[in-house]
Amino acid sequence: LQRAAPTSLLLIISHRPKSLQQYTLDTDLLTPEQRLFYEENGFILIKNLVSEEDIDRFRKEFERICRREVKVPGLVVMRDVAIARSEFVSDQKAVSKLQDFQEDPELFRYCTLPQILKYVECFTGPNIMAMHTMLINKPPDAGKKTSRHPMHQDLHYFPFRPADRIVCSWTAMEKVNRQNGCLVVLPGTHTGTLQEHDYPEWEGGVNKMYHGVRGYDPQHLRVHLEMEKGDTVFFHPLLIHGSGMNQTQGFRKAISCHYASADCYYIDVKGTTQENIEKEVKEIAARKYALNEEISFKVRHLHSHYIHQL
Ligand SMILES: O=C(O)CCC(=O)C(=O)O
Repeated sequence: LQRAAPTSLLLIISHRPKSLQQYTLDTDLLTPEQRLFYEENGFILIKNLVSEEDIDRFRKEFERICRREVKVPGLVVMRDVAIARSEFVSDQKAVSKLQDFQEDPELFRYCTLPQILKYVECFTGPNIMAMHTMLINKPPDAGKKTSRHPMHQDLHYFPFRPADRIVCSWTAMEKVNRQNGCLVVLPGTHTGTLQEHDYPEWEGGVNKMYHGVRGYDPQHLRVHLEMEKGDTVFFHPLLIHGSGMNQTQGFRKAISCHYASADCYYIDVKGTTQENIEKEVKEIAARKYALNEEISFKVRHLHSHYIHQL
């Protein structure tokens, strides 16, 4: 008879077969292998999910917005701290990100694409809300490394739960690789808890709202998600991820949406690690809408669209 040493016992416990059902739901779409992959890693990449034609339409709409040919209610236009020139309007700082484009019918079409929602349903269930939208336009780095996106967990930005019923879809609008700053993920970190986030101490400056996770393990396996135009990655809001510097002359584009189950509920973030982002979001919203104290963190998400019910 052999007695297991305490260390091997621990090993056995941590490697026990995991349930397939914490992070994914049974919808007949994901194969058992794909479900297991998401359960263990917190992300899944689906090749060629969005057509060239759709992506070209999103790109055109983005260009129209940058040239100010359309005005979109509620849209937040973010500019890079270090890039002095825009792709479209030469006397303007470059647009690095559009946020909350839900009132733009063309861009919002991305959030309603049936082939995306079919996958989203595997994580949220059939009643789906689009909670947060972004078109990320990572500019060529100006030599200050400000085009990097620090490693973070998206849940830091969200005052709703449960985390396991939230998912991000992120679609490459062109080839993305290590040169132009593809996504970098730390597989398996979605099984942890929400960590403290703050601005990283970068010499060249940091873009507004680009908080980074404090104290993650720098030795953790890093996976660079190199993707082709139209490829889409779905990932859990606790997955630690970021993106590298854009070392090319082009602007690297991606479009994304965070979805949540309609059963998700808002939480009060007072006394949690999310207090710092709540404060910042409230300040920005108060300035944008000339409001003051009565504003709440939840307001930012009230434009959610209830988009899909099977
Ligand atoms: O597209 C990127 O570079 C990363 C974006 C991202 O992680 C975010 O905006 O939360």
